Amino acid sequence: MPARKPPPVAEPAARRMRILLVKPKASLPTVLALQQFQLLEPLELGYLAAAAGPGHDLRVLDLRFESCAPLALEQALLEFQPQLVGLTGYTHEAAAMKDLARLTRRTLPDVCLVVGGHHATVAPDDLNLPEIDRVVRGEGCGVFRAIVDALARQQALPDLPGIYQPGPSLDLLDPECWPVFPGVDKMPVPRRDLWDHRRYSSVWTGETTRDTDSLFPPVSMVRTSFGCRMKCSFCIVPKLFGGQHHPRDPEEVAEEIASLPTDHIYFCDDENFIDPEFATALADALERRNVKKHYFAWARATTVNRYPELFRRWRALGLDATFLGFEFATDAMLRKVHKGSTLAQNERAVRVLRELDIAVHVAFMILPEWDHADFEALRTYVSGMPPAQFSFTVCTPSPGTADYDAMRSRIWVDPPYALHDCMHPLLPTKLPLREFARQYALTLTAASRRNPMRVRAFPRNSADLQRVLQAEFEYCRAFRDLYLDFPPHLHSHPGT
Ligand code: B12
Ligand code: SF4
Repeated sequence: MPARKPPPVAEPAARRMRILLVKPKASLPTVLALQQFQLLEPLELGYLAAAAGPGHDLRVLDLRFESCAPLALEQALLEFQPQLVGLTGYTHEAAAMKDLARLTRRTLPDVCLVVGGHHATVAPDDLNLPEIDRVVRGEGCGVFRAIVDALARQQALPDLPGIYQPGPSLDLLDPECWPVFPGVDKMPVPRRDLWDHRRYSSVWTGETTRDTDSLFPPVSMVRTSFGCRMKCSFCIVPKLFGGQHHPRDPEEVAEEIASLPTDHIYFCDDENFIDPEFATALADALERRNVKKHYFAWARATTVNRYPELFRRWRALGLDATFLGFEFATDAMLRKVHKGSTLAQNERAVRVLRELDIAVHVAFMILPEWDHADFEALRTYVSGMPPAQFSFTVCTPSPGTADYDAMRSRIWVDPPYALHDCMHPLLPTKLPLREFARQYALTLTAASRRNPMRVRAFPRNSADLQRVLQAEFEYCRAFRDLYLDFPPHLHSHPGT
């Protein structure tokens, strides 16, 4: 008689999971002030929610709206009783992430707590806490799905690349071992039904704007591609995406944009037009669907100069404004950071965009070693520029890059992460710190006079105007006072 086959081992039935996804609240006044202008959707959590798959109860808790974030989290935990909590965070939110992790464990001792996002990716060892079950590095959709599936079937958590269990081995990770981006075809369409889109907005100005246009319209974030082909030594993006640009299927992106309830789209790609074929295919796909929306995108000056016709086409589609990384106002400095563009090229890109009626947001970098003359030179340069919006960051290499490793031993705050918002100098300033902050704020004020709304005195409704003036006031104050975010012994740092 043939041997009887053993009965198949039944897969445990999957249970419906309650999953809470949490975005922390920043504590730095500079970041909070920035959020007065621009508070965008927690898109990473929308991706993870979509990846979790159907049949689960999911909630997104965006603590940026809460006056007392720990209390709001505690209440959500007690009320929803999640079996899985996913916590994200940027590096400047590292301390908040740890506090929220401890609070979660105290409140629900048996919950599975997984952390991911930018800080977990670049500094996983900083999240090596017993309260955390798993640290996820890099793109998280695939591994998050695997974690949800395992918990739903009451199985052990999966052991996959990119998932780390806190413990001694997490401190010994090879710093050069980076998670591999799985490819755009593995990314779901984010779930935006888990938040109220009307809560998210960004200040929106164009070259041609009507007084009836809202200055703070509801805005959705859309990612059309992942990564960038450039290899700037201070930037983490090349490590995250293997130095490649991964565009999505243009038809899918157009479908996603068409389905959004908002008319204003903030593209959160690293560079939107670096692949002109893709940008053209996306324009075709939007045109075929007759999608009429307003767009904000990031581009390199060299891309604008190389493909002006592409920008003309996108202007016709609704591209209102473009973010241009000028970085510095001298060729010598641009050469030093290997920017790959000259001042003349940057200026030409501004002309090209403005001739097309595309407003320009110009970004500059400030260095800790700057003295009065450097700040003054930047202010003089900015004052002579055509009307534009401006932002200024302190050049801050990301943890995980060679530039960060090179400066690590000179970082003057410990731990360094709390001030890692690219607005606080992590290296000793040449000017006394308080004076550095004052010069920084004066530069913001000088630049705000070049804002197209001021230069051309666009009429605006009074509520919007009041909101933007208040935001501007708080923004400048946060920079003037940024020395107070440093440990007290550095407040009166005399400069180097
Ligand atoms: C769009 C963008 C913005 C937007 C909006 C961001 C927002 N939602 O508020 C704006 C312009 C406002 C902005 C502002 C800032 N930004 Co920004 N921004 C980006 C950018 C270009 C894309 C981020 C994004 O939305 N990606 C789309 C989502 C879907 O992807 P994701 O966040 O990577 O999430 C995936 C994985 O990380 C993972 N994951 C994330 N969370 C979790 C959680 C769990 C549990 C798991 C399992 C997985 C997981 O899975 C997700 C899905 O794939 C990135 C660069 C980049 N390529 O990532 C910089 C970046 C995130 N920004 C950065 C910084 C520093 C800032 C600022 C501090 C800079 C400044 N001085 O202005 C501010 C602070 C903003 C804030 N409120 O904290 C840094 C962060 C560095 C770090 N180590 O923390 C980055 C990486 C840029 C860089 N080159 O260094 N930013
Ligand atoms: S700084 Fe911008 S251009 Fe340079 S690698 Fe990063 S995303 Fe690309």
